[in-house]
Amino acid sequence: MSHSSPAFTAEEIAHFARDGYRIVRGLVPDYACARLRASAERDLSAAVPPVEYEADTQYPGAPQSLEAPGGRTVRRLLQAYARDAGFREWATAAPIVARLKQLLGPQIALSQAHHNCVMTKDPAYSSLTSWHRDIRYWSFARPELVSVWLALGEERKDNGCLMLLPGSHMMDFDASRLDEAQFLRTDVKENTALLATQVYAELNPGDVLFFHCRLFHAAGHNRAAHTKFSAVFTYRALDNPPLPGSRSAGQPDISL
Ligand SMILES: O=C(O)CCC(=O)C(=O)O
Repeated sequence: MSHSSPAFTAEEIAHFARDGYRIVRGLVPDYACARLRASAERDLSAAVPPVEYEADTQYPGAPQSLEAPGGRTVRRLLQAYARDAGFREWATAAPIVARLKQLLGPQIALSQAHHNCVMTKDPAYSSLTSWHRDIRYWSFARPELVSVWLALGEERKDNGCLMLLPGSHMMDFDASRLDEAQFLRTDVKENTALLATQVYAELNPGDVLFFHCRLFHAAGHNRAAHTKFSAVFTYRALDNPPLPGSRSAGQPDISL
């Protein structure tokens, strides 16, 4: 970890509360990023399971089936926490946990059921991720989780960086503004003003994005020359458990 501040300032906490996200620049030093990236590159080249393929996502632009050209392009290296000691150390490192406790409360847990992956975005066969809130298919006592997104390389518009709608974590939406899969509709005028507020979360290696599970976000295709790698983990307060029997309760959480 770098020598940057070990915790959020009061101003940063206020920004997170208002916008639903906060980026900490240069939180992870180059050598640590390079190690994590090398591990992800090794696992990607051998498609070490468990993985999610582009064809599994069924997102716009994804190959129709595993047998279609590009169908077996890996989109996520799953179970990152169990996959590699380096990712375990990163996901539980003091500068991350301290900041999450500022946002979520003094006792927290890492959910192994959600994110917990390295997102890999291939230039040849990358799909598009439409506007959504991560909480839509998650089941917890309260919709109050925070995800932490570490850039293991550059993330720019042209390689499909995240796009965010600041403040949307606090908004309530009439059902007509969402489609049947709860993606934010881009074809209704009620969403036009909100969509115009989008910001690009452009990141350098080692930058870390903290974002609320109700924040609407999206991402484009990777139109650059190289695969994009991002490590992503999700956390909750200990007193915000997954609902029994739900997918969110499907794997043991890690108390921190
Ligand atoms: O395509 C991407 O990089 C975005 C992925 C995403 O938003 C998600 O998994 O929730």
